[in-house]
Amino acid sequence: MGTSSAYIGIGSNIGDRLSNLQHAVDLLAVTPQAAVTALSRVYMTEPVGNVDQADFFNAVVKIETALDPVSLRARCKEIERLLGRPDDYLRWSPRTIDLDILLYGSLCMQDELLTIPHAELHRRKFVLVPLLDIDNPIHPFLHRTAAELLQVCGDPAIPTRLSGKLMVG
Ligand code: PH2
Ligand code: MG
Ligand code: MG
Repeated sequence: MGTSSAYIGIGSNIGDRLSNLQHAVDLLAVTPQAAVTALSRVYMTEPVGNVDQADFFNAVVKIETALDPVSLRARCKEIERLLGRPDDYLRWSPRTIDLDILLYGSLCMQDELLTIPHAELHRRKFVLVPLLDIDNPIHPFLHRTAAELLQVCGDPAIPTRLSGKLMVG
């Protein structure tokens, strides 16, 4: 069985946001059958959607994994729980941590649990800008590179690159 590259978007807008992102990276790194292979810089971003909440810190993590997408999603949810995010949170409410699978190899899938690529990937600069720190992958459904998607992305909120960095290991 081979492995796949996947990109995970991480975000936090409660508490020590940089430390929350770092803890998420640490927990991804100790996940059996997954290795963290690249990290973006960290960005401060205005909340998209429900604007009446604190600014986010956002980043993107690249992993190499033998986990299938459903198992990877389950691990992301487990990491959210371990970092204190309640199970019954409201959609788009403030959160200590959010982990979203953005891309999984060149897979396209959609069911009630999981949409890959992430349905909002191409609409969010807080995802595209950090993704481009790492790679310029082709969106397997829209057939555009991340850089091309950023050029036509209508999101008015420009991420601000922060000096704080994430680390692996
Ligand atoms: N996540 C959301 C909704 N809005 N806005 C920013 N800036 N960053 C996020 O990570 C984010 C958001 C839903 O998960
Ligand atoms: Mg999200
Ligand atoms: Mg999420």
